[in-house]
Amino acid sequence: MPDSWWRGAVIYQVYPRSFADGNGDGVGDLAGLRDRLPYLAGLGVDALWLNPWYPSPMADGGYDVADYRDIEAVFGTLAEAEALIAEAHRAGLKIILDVVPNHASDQSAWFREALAAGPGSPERERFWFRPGQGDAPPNDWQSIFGGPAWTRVPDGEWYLHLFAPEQPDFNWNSPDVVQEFHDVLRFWYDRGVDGIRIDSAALLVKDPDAEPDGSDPYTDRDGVHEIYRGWRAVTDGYPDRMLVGEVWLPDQERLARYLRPDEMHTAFNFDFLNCAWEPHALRKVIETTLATHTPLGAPPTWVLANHDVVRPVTRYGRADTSFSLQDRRHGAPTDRALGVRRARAAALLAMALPGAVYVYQGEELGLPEVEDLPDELRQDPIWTRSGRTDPGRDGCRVPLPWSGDRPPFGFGTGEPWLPQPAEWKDLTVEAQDADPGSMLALYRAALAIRRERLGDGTMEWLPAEEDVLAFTRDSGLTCVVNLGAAPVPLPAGRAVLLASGPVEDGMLPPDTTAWLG
Ligand code: TEU
Repeated sequence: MPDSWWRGAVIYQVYPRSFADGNGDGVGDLAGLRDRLPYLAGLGVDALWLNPWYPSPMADGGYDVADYRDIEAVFGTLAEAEALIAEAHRAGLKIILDVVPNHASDQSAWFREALAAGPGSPERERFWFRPGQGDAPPNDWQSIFGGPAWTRVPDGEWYLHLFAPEQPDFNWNSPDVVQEFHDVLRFWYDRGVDGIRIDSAALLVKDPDAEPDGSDPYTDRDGVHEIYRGWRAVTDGYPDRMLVGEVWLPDQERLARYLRPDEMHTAFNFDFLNCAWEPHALRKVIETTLATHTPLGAPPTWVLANHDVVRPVTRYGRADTSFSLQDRRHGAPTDRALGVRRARAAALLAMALPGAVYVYQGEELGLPEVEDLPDELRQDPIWTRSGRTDPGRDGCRVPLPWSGDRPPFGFGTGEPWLPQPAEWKDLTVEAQDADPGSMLALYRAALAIRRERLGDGTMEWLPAEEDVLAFTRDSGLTCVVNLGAAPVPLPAGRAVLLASGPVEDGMLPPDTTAWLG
């Protein structure tokens, strides 16, 4: 039996608001995405993960879901979504949806009912409503976006929100909540969706009434696994569907518990994304990842970017390579040429490792973080909740440049919801199509080779110099990464299939990866 599609897939993340605008309102939509499916199929990816597309007041870019069974009107209709799924399948692309189980929108029917029904009602049991301590919140929990994690409602009770006040947390002790999400999964599986990305997956179980005992009161509580066993049972009722968890945990041993055979199929590897461009650290992350995944039979995943973190060419161009994902410093000195070189090398490394790879839209174009957005246009709640000290995540969510020499660069006909830098004229798909040395050309070439020779499987380290990572895959392809400051010789007698930079006289330059046949 052939391996399940997700084990070695390349999954392209579409942020629908910023991918392509089909109706000229400046916001990406399903019509724009449907038009561009040939681009994605031609790029050579296997699946699309779509960030939330549900009706939403957009207090957090759609992660405040008002209705889990419909499509945001700005994006289109349910009929268009069904057409998109069918067209994607015809183009050979699977579809992964983003499901947000930790919290709803404060505009969802359930939350409005809870507000109206008042204290002590069964409707309030689906969320976390509590009396305060006098005028103070029920406890001192802080929101991940900044400020208190509690907001008071007119009748005096407070409700819990680990993120923005517009995102009230569900109470997963409520059987209604458990049942609702099983039904939501079935709703989308019945419409042909191939997989589910589980948002903020480690946060669902919490007990705001418990006395603090030094443990984390809402991250990675034991009870969370029961939830995913239920989700897996629903998922296993359909052929070839998968669950991928957004499980932010500092410890791979804890992450592995989510990948047990009756829970999720895969999870994002944030250790790899967070790793500095340094050979020992990278090797350690790769080894730890393989060591935790292999015994479970779960394919590792390799992630360099997503809609929450600073874009790789900006990150890797910083003099201080020990960046952290939560570090969105803007204006930190960044060397663009160095960043591009390392991002190219990192991409070939990620694509050579055993398992699945995620590519965030614009990564294949080498887009930098847009650090100079006008403050008044910033939409990420982190910007305001942090008291305007953290610029937030808008800089990696700027609409894609497709063609032409000035904004909106073929994104649509209207003014994009976030402004695109004028310099992006050199980074459009059209410009890069014409340039064999472009980031896009590198991704296309790498994905074509990967289709034949890479994906899930095994690897073996090869002996190498101090600053070099070298390994051979089960297909025989060898990957060599030079993380040092001086050129290093490549193994003799091997053909260079692809390299992220110029290989001359058998020498691999600094910050460069080569694939050898
Ligand atoms: O993110 C979960 C999360 O905790 C972090 O990504 C967080 O948003 C960021 O690091 C803040 O510093 C998921 C989504 O990916 C994110 O876009 C949403 O905002 C968040 O959940 C809430 O739904």
